[in-house]
Amino acid sequence: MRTDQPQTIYLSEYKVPAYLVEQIELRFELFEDGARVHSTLTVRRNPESQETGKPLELDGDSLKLESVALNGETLESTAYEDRGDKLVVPDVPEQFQLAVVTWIEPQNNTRLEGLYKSSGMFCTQCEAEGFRCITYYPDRPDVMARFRTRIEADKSAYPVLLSNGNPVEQGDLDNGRHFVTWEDPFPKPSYLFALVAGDLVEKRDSFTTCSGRDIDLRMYVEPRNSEKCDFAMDSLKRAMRWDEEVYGREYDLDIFMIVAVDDFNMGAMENKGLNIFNSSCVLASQETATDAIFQRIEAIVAHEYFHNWSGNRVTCRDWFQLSLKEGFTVFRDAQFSADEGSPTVKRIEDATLLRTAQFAEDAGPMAHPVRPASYIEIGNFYTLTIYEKGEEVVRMIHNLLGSEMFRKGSDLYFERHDGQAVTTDDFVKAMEDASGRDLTQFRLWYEQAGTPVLNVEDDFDAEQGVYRLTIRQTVPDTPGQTNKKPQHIPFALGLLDSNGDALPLNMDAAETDAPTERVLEITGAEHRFEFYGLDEKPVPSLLRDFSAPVRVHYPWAREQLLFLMSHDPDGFNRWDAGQRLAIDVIQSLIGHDDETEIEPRLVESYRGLLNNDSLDQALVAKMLQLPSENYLVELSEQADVPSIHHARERVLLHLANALRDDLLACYQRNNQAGEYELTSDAIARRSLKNIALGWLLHIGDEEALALATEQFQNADNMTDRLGALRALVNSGFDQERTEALDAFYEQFQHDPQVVEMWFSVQSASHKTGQLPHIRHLLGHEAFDWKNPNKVRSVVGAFAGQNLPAFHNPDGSGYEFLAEVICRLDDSNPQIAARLVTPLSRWKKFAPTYSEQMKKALESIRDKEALSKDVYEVVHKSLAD
Ligand code: B3K
Ligand code: ZN
Repeated sequence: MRTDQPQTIYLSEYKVPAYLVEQIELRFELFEDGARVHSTLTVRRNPESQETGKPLELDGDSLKLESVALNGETLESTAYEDRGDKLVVPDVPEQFQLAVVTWIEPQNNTRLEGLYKSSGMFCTQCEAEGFRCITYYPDRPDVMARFRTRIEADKSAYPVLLSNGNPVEQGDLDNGRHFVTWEDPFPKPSYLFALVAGDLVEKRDSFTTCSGRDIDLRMYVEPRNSEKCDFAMDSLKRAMRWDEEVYGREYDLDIFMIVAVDDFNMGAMENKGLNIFNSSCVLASQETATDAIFQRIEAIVAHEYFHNWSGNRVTCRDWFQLSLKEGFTVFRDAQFSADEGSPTVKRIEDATLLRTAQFAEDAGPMAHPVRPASYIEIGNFYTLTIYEKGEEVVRMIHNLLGSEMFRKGSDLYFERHDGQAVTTDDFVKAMEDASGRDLTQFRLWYEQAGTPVLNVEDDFDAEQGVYRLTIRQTVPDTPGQTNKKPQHIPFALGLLDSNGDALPLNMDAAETDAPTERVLEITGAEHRFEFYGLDEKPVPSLLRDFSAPVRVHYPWAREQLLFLMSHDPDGFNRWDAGQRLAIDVIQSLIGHDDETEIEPRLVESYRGLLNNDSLDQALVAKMLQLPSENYLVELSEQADVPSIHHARERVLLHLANALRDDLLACYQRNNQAGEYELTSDAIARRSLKNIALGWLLHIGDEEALALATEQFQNADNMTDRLGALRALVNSGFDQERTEALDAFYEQFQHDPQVVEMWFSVQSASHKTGQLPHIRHLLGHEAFDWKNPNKVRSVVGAFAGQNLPAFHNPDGSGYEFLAEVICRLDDSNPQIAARLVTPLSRWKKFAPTYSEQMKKALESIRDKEALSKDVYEVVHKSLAD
């Protein structure tokens, strides 16, 4: 058990830095048994700091200090204090140079923070607090310095030496070594520092900016990946153009580099001029990546690129402001993806993630505001709330102000704060100043945690022709926050008559030419809205396009949902009506025997969808997908996973049996030969085809088995090959499943990203992902505990997606996860802490489950030398 209590950091205790760093000169000597880091800082006292006379304190973590020199004079060890996590130098003048030499061991760095080795190359990850694992430094984002970095390494093993900015010098050294010096003209916080050294191939392209400057674009990958760069490069160029056109943002350096590494804790990192990517988020070819992966790569490449302005040029004052750069940048990448593909489908995907996972976070023990007030380990706050809810908050500002004013606001924000480290409040202020709107109440979105709930009631006065909507708002209590104030919620609405026509929303008896859609602004605890001049009670279409991240409760009748599914002009709400209907049907079966009738109208509505060729096929494909088990759990109290799974399976089997011929026809119709294309339509067709195949195999259809086998063997792209594999794995055809899994591994065993897909297809499937098989996968030759992608693809997929196996009533799934977390806690605490999430939701489940989940959490809590990452999540999960 951990005996000391890790310290909590509070936003309210923020102080400006006592010292500023103008310049940092780094020299890295890279060797096989370690690296020597020479750092020379040009420091001055911060005139804005009240803490006069405060000693200089630099952050450090796992460093071996070799020497300290002040203005060229080596200091005796009595002239400073090396506390391990701090280097304290008490007597320093107003301005000085401090030279520090440290020794580190990148080859033994399994945390993947700071400087480490991945597949033989050196690379870095410094956000949020990784730079302190490289050298002693004021490792906080409001200290911004100009970096000059010299890297020295063996020339044949590490021919490529990269850092931020521009290369200014290079040459050979003794003993087969060489060096390159990089200079970054833009002052930046340490979290944006990057270094890469390896034997990499270079892919080059170029981009001409709106002002006519030519930018060198370079991708660096291991030789075996050299054919997998084109899509990311193309995405980058499209993102660069888009940011010029939509936000007026031009790239600022002469070189932009992307490096792919296999061992990486998250997706990618926006280091200035040198973005580092998890291989799985940047490398792709038709044969090895699915459509979903292509789309993810496009979004992440754009996201990291967009950070150059929203994050790098204007950065965060402190880590409580993380959503300043993340929420805004996710909003920007979502706008980009919407413009590049199907906007409705993008919105559906984002809302699904939010409602399934962020709402769960907001209702769980780790709930925190978009701008948190405290944390123990900042690594635990790269959350769905910071990213996805943060995006929704920016989106609401966009929707309240309109595109034009929002652009004025973002222009003002970038201009006013260029080169500064600022707060979410500065962002909102720029939006207010540019638009003249008062966002005082809106700021509560940053301060209050929890998902607001809107209860909607309506009635129709036939005599007066008036339709009334009453909307009541509550914001639930969350850990440490009660009695919350009402928030400012944009609520988009339409009304339909019985023909499905949009009605004018006449809110003033005298109004003519009223619009058919309005964004109502809800600010109080209760509002009543009246709509005049109606002949019949309309069907309301509420919260169109998911205009705010809230839960809406309205007593939907099934016929209303069926009606909206086929008539709502708002694509998002058509999909949402289908989801609500499916949820209602599934929920009505939970805990009932198999004789309970399944809503007969469901089949006809799905048949209508399968045969609808006038609707956007991408939307149709989304509408055909039943709500996930995770979402059904999120919507329940005292969840009983086997019952939820069983009810959902019943509906799926019922639909698949009744629609067998339509599914087969849908498969045939969408199984078109021809060039592989990544258009929205082609993606939708592959998706429809593979959904149909999955459903048909689920009911054991022999004809579909033949089609799946054929598709699996002959597909010219990974979407279809994996679609067929997944359908086979989830089917009852045991022999074909085994043959396909073996053949797939045989064919792709040399490609780590494809092997990860192979792992996760098995781990997420309730057919193959039982615990003994999961343990078998952990012992597989391709599994590697040190590689986060492998851990995610086996353990993450099992605990996060394979609900029936993870929630085995005997508790074995929970014990297994606890065991894995304890093992990983010693090598990679960030990844270990992420894996606690499924257990942290224990209060959501029926007692049989929750009691055992709690025990598993307690067993983690009792581990020796628990990291503060895991400590924080486990302790908060167990708190009352
Ligand atoms: N800013 C990084 C995330 C860093 C996470 C550190 N634990 C990637 C991104 O959001 O673009
Ligand atoms: Zn980001």
